[in-house]
Amino acid sequence: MCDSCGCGQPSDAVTFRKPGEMEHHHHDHTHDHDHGSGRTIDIKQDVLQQNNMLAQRNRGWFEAKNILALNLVSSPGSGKTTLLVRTITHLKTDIPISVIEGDQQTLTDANRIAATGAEVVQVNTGHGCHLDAEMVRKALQKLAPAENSIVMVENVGNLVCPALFDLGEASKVVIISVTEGDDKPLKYPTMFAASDLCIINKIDLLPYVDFDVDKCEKAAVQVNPELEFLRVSATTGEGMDQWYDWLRARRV
Ligand SMILES: Nc1nc2c(ncn2[C@@H]2O[C@H](COP(=O)(O)OP(=O)(O)O)[C@@H](O)[C@H]2O)c(=O)[nH]1
Ligand SMILES: [Mg+2]
Repeated sequence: MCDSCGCGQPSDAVTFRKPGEMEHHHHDHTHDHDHGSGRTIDIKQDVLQQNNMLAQRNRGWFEAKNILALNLVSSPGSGKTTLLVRTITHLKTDIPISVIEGDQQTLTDANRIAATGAEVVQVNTGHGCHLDAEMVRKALQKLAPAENSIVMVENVGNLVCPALFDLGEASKVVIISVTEGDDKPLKYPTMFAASDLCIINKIDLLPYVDFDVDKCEKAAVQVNPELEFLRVSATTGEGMDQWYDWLRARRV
């Protein structure tokens, strides 16, 4: 966990909004506000341990409602929102999908999702660079997803911290785009180790960039031999049918 970027920020800096709602802050002080210098490692372990307990509670909640929850993680701009918009539009009549959008600021992505007709709650984390299980729990109260549906959580764009925070999801899905470089699995192994599926996006741009898909997949398998791969273009739709099949197969 990174201390320098505001991971341990107080929870009253986090906001939850549906498109069209005014920004408001809640004042639920459940976090440890001790920023003393001598106990950094203990505090990190406490934060992660507390998060894991809340994540298990979320997991039980999802299971009770037979909801498939997926945590989409990537660096900024890899195409998470584009992938979600296309997926929701395609599966609209087939599977109900609602979304929790994580970003530091703005309702931009929530508005893109809302335009599809799907229910969405935007979590603005302020300085925070990841979502945690408590934020997801509160967002779920507002979202009220239907039983037997899919909840997609678009995490804050960051290949580091979101890897450490279990949200109660069934799986993390890591998205990497071909403009980012095929060495990312080796540079950010924790994220690839924590994920069940790796979506390689923007394959329509392969003719224009120096990105070796096989090399990228081999590097990712080194850190996670169980990792599955899909090669897609969220803008042209190439490869997206395999993603829809993967989603259908993961629903019980
Ligand atoms: N060429 C191409 N561009 C894409 C693709 N997917 C997303 N983009 C573009 O990449 C940019 C970032 O996409 P966005 O969905 O906002 O990424 P996010 O930050 O991960 O949510 C946008 O300009 C998208 O149009 C793709 O498959 N191919
Ligand atoms: Mg986005």
